[in-house]
Amino acid sequence: MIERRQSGRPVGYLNINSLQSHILQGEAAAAGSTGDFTWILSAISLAAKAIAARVRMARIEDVLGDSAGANVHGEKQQKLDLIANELLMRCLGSRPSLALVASEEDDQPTILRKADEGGKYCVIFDPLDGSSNLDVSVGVGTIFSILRNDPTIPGAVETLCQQGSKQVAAGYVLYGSSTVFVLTTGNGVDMFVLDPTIGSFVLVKRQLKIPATGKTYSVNEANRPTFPEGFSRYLDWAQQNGYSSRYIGSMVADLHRTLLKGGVFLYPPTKKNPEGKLRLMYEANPMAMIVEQAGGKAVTGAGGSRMLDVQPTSIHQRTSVVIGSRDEVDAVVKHL
Ligand code: FBP
Repeated sequence: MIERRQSGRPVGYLNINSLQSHILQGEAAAAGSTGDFTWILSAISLAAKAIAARVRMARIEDVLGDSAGANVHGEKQQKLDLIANELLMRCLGSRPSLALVASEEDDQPTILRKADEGGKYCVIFDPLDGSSNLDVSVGVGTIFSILRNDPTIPGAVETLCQQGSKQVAAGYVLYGSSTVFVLTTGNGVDMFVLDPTIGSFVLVKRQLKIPATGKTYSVNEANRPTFPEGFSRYLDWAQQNGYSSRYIGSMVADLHRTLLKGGVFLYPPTKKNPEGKLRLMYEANPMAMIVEQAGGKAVTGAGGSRMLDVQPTSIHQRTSVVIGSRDEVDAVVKHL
């Protein structure tokens, strides 16, 4: 029986800790911190709330479906891809410590300011991941990665092309049955849920750990005929060993489930995408940092090398992905 106070709240109720106050606590604990980083995270959480509202109202406001444009990959841009992109750019644009921002929806990075004008950080993001699921109200998300700006590197693209292990922070927002914000700043993973009654992301889980095992694989099996043989061997083994399959088709949603329940998410090389479909800088790397910080593993599907050690050569490059529970990633790699 839960003991309750007058207020009806359980005794010993978790103190309400918002994303903002949680970040400020982290900043206070970090020697020499200036608050610049906090400003950037607050911009992302502001944009996430605005995007959540637009996603929920999309059919009523009739902003579903394709826009006239296509992104650098030649993929049709959804109207909401562009709305989410603009909301993030507008929220981040006013942050004084940001040098560069880059997005899946823009061919080139946007230069906001030079290092000697205070530009210490760079943000790269996928404004609305899984947007092919928008029309059917299935979970979609925003994925972001924060890097340092190196004033000694002249070019914007060269500045951004840092290994994933250099990320200062990474996170995603899932616009699903609830709006969930998952964040790592390199000291573990914390999870927040948007409480619409107060308009704040509230801390619901500190130091989230991914289970070491989970008999669930997540892959688009329709592509199986064109997977490299090793992936087919793995799927045979998994199906002979009682594994279940779950695939939503939104990386954020599939990885959120994998993070909480365990298992493995895969996007192998295919005939259509021989180097893999997902983008290294704003899909694979941020997710890899989160999963590693939660005790899991993330490797490329080409040889099983550590995702965060891959040296990027372009901001829109693709990669194959095997990411999830430590033992499940090892089980895949063993078959490759
Ligand atoms: P975008 O929607 O940002 O382009 O993301 C790509 C994505 O939708 C991932 O979210 C998802 O994991 C994958 O593509 C699904 O691909 P497929 O339809 O080939 O299985």
